[in-house]
Amino acid sequence: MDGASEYRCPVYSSSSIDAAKRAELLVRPVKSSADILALVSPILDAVRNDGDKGLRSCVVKFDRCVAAENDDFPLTLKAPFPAELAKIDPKVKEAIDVAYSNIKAFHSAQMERELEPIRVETMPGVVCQRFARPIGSVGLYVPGGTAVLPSTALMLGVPAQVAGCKNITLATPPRPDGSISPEIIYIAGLVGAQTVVRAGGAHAIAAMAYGTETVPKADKLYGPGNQFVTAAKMSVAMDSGARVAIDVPAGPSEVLVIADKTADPALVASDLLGQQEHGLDSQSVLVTIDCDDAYVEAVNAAVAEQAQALPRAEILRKSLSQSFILQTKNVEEAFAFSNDYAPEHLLLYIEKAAESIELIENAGSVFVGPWSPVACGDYASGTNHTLPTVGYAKQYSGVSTSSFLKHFTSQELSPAGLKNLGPYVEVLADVEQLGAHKASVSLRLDKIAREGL
Ligand code: HSO
Ligand code: ZN
Repeated sequence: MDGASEYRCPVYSSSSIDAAKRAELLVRPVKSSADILALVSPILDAVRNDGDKGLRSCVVKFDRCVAAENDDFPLTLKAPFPAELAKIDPKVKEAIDVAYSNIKAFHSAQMERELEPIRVETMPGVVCQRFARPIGSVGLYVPGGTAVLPSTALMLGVPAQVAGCKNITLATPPRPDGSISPEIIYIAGLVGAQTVVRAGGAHAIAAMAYGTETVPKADKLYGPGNQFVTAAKMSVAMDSGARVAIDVPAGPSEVLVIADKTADPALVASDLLGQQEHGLDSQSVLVTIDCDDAYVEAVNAAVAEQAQALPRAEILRKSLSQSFILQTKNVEEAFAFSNDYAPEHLLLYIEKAAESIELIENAGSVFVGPWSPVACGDYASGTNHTLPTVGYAKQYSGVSTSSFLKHFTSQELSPAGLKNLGPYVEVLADVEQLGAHKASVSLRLDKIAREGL
């Protein structure tokens, strides 16, 4: 049977859809998460209340790790990780090393900016400063499931290392025999992680949020995951007892490609499929600029041809129907749609790609020109692949070195500075009727006057 027609993206034209349809296209095909929170909460309780014992039973039950049934099976591996657990093919090692070095270079440059001092004398004698410090203890979640993602270990581990986080814990689901992919162990060593937790899902998040006998408590949690992991992260972030922060809210991976007639339909199709193969809930969108129906048909034909030959053809067959192609008339219309969609990944396959960056308001990461496939950013160019999805690019940035830092400010006033500023503070303290605030200034001003400072 010719299955080509099963591998098609629906096509719309900006001139024939109304505002309601446009609004519908902007919404991601994601299911509601309310029920998931209810499922996750007993898992969080088990780990919070019973520590390693609760974690172990979840690893057996939810990660289906038979090895963990044995109480002697260690739930964590501590650095230095045994070399035999990190044995990888030399070709893979070389590729990981190149990716590590590029990601480190880009994230180190961010660190240099972060360490640039900010010192402003806001009034004569009033000096304000801002300082960056690493978050002490961080918990990195590296998903398993339908694919092992060592690249995510790099994307979270490198900025943590570059920022100088002292305690790096990495959690990832074990296989039934308890083993972890050697690539992940190798990367854990590269980035200087102290602990690898052999657990996935909500229970891994709980272990890092609350800490157990063997899992260090994290101050902030990072990383993508399935709906259970995301719900667990949201739940612990709201629990004042956990006192833990989280990175970007995670959702299914997505791409929006803006293409004009200069874009090769086969290359465009390859990027749509590259995103779509992440899972059944992924979404790929193509926005064309002034392209006729024949062009769109050529893309759809290339999608069908390539999809059938790919290892994840089944996922693609089921998920392509929730992707779509939108034909627009001009650059303005195309970027307006993209900015409203706020894609995780934005590809510019257009004649003036680099010049068009200034038209972008909302996007997680941008891939400029025909030679910059998303896969390069996913793995090795240097940018981070942990990015805001489902429209959160409107208010969130992707993970970066600054995600692993926090800042504090300082001020230092001289007697002259307090004489300049103090009277205004006294007035404002009066407005708020906070007498002790006012007195802390007035007493000092009196002393300065008395002592002739
Ligand atoms: N596209 C994913 C990252 C990834 N791709 C990992 C392959 N491995 C979210 O940005
Ligand atoms: Zn990807």
